[in-house]
Amino acid sequence: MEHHLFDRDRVGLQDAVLLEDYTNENAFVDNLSKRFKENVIYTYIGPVLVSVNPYKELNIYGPKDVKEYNNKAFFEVPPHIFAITDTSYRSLKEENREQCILISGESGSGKTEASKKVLQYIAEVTDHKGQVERVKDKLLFSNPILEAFGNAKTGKNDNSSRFGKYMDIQFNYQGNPVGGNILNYLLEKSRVITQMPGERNFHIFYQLLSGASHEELERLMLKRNISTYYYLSHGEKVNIDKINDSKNFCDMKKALNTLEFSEDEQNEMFSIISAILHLGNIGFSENEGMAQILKPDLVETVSKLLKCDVLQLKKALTQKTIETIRDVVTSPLNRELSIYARDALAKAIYDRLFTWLVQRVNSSLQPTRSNNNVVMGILDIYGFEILDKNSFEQLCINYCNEKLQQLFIDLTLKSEQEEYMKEGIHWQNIEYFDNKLICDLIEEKHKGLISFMDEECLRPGDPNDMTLLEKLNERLSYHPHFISHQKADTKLQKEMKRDEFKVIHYAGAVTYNIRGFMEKNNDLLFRDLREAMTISKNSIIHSVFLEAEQRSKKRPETAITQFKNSVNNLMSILHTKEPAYIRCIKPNEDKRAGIFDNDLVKHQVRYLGLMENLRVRRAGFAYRRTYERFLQRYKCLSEQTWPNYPGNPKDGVQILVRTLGYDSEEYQMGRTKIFIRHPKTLFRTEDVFQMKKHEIAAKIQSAWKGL
Ligand code: AD9
Ligand code: MG
Repeated sequence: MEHHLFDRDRVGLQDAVLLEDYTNENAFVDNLSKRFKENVIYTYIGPVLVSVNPYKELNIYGPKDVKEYNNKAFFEVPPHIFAITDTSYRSLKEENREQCILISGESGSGKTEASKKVLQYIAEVTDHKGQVERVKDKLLFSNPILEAFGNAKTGKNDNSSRFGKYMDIQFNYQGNPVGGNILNYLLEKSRVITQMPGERNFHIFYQLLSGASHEELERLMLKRNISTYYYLSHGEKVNIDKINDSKNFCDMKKALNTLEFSEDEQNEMFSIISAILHLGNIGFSENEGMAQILKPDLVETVSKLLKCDVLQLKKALTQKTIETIRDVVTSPLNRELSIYARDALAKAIYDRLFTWLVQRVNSSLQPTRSNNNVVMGILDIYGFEILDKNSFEQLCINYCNEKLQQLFIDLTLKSEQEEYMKEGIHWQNIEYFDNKLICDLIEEKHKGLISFMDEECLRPGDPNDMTLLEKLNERLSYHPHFISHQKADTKLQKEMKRDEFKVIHYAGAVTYNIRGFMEKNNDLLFRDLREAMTISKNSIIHSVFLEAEQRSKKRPETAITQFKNSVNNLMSILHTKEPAYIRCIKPNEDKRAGIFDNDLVKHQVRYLGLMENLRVRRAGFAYRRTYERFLQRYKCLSEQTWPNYPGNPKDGVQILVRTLGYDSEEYQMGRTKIFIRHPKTLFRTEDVFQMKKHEIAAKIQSAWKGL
C-alpha cells in the first residue's frame, strides 16, 4: 500500500509547512516537541530537514532503515536524514546534477553525526566491490583522523569540531564513489595554548599520551602523565575523563594506515605534537627587561623533535629582528613578549600541521580518473553564534552564516521559480527579507567592516583596537544594521559598553567586543621564529612554513581577509550545486536524553532562521503533489473517479477539485502537479477522506455480514 503524508508517524505534523499559522513560533516549536517526546527527531519544512539531537542511540539507522529509504519518493516515507540523502543521491545519479548537503546548527546539535549518517547511507547503497570499497573506507576513515586533530571536549560537546569542514564525494558515471576532497575552515588554534575550565585541548594530545607505546613515548621524550604539560593542565590537577583516548588513538592510527600515511609521516606528525607539549613547558624569567629561558634543555628537546637549530630557536624565543629601510635591528624581548612568541609559535605550528593533514588526506582521496565525475558536497560548519562575550571568531562565524542564508534564499527562490516555470504556474513574487544588506555591511570593498579592519591593521602609527572601533563607529553609523555605542539612545544600545559594537544579523542582534580584534586579524608570528621553522629538517614543518612564507611575500593577507576569500570560494562552489538542508537543534544544554527545553529550542529556531525558511516556503504554495499521487489517495471522494478513473490523472484531479469545491484562488494546476496554497484546504480534503474511508469500511463490513 502507498504511504502518505498523513499515514505514517502520526505524531504532530511531518511537515511544518502544513502548520495553520506559519508565523507562529510557538506552534512550530510545539510540533517539534510533540514529535521529540515520541522519539521522532526529524521534521520537514518543505524540503528542509529539521533534526533534534536525541542524545541517545535510536534504532533508526540500521540496514533495514537504509532499505526502507532506498529509492523512495521523498514525501512518502517519514522524514529522515536517509530520505534527504537518497533524494540528493538520486538526483546526482539519474540527472547528473551536482549536489550539496548543508548542515548547520549550534554546537552539540548533531551536525557532525548527521554528516556521518549521510556518508554511511551513501556507503551502504553503492557498490561493495574492490576499488569502490577502498575509496569508501578512506572517506569513512578520514573522520577519526580529522577528529583527533580538529575536535576537542568543550562545555557543550565532548567531541566538538573546532573547525569548519566541507567535504566533496566524487562519483563516477555509475554513481559509485571514486574519490573525495576536503576543505577546512578556521581552526580554533587558541585552544592549543589555553582552554576554559572543564574543557580540553585537541583530542590528539591525550590520545598520544595514553595510547602510544612505551617505546614511542621514549622516542618523543614524553611522560604519560597529563599534568606534566602546561598546555594540557595549566599547572592544575587534571580530571580523568570518560573519553577513551587510548582506544581512539588506536582507531586513529588504523585510519592513518588506511589512508596510506607512511611510517615517516606518522613519526613526524607525532614529533610535532610532542614538540608543542614541550614548548608549552618552556618558562621565562626577566632580567633588566630581557627575557631569559628558564629550562634551556627543553628548548633542546623541542629543537630535536622539530629538527631545527637550537641556538636559532633560543634566540627567536627571546629576540626580535626588525628590518627597516636602512638596516636590520635586533632587540631583546621582555618576558611577556617571549611568552607571546612561544604561544604564537605553538599555535602556528598546530594550525599549519592541521592544514597539512587535510591536504595529505586529500592526496590520498584523489580519484585516479578525475574527468566526468559528479560531486556531492557535505558542509558541516558552525552555526550562528551568540555567546556572552562575542569576539573576532564569532564575527567570522556569523558572517559565514549570513552568506549561507544568502545562498539559501538564492537557491530556494531559484528552485521555486524553476518549478513554477517547469509546471507552467503563474509566477508569484515571493516576499522575504534579503540579508544582502548585512553581507555588504561586512564584506563590501572599501565600505565594509572587513575593509576597515584591514585598513587599520596596515595603517602606520599606532593602530589598536580602540582606534579601529572609532573608525567603525565613524564610518558605519549610517548603516541600519550597525549600532555603535554613540548612536542615539534607543533600547538596543542601552546595555552597550564603550568597547563594543553591535551588528543586527538576520538571526538577531549580536554585540561584539573589539578587544583582540587587531591582534587576531594580524595573526603575527615573529619573523625570527618563522625563519627558524623554515629551515627545519622535519619535512612537514619545513614545507608548511616555507609555503606560508612564499605566500606572504606576495601579499600579506589578514586573517579576516583569508577567511572572507575562503567563504566566497565556498559560496561559488555551492552556487553551482543543488542544495539539501539539514538544520540541527539541540534540545537541552545538559546533553541529556528526553529533555526538551522550549526556550532553548526557540532560540535556535530563531538563529537558524527557520521561521524565515518557513515563510519563504509558504509564500508560494504549501503543498504540491503529482496528479497520480493525489488522485490515488482521494479518488473515492468523487463518484466519477471511484473506484478508478480511466482518463488521464490531471483530468481526474480536476474533477475531484471541482467536486470538493476548491476556491479558484486556492490551487493551480501545473503540468504534472497540483499546487495548493493553504494547508487548511488540504486538511479539509483529508478530513472528508477519513470520513469516507470509514464509511466505505463500514459498508464493506456490513456487506460481509450480509453474506
Ligand atoms: V560542534 O558544533 O562540532 O560542537 P555538532 O557537530 O553539531 O557539535 P555532534 O554531531 O558532535 O554535534 O553531536 C554531539 C553529540 O550528540 C554526539 O556526540 C552524540 O552523542 C549526540 N548525537 C548527535 N546526533 C545524534 C543522533 N542522531 N543520534 C544519537 C546523537 N546521538
Ligand atoms: Mg561537529
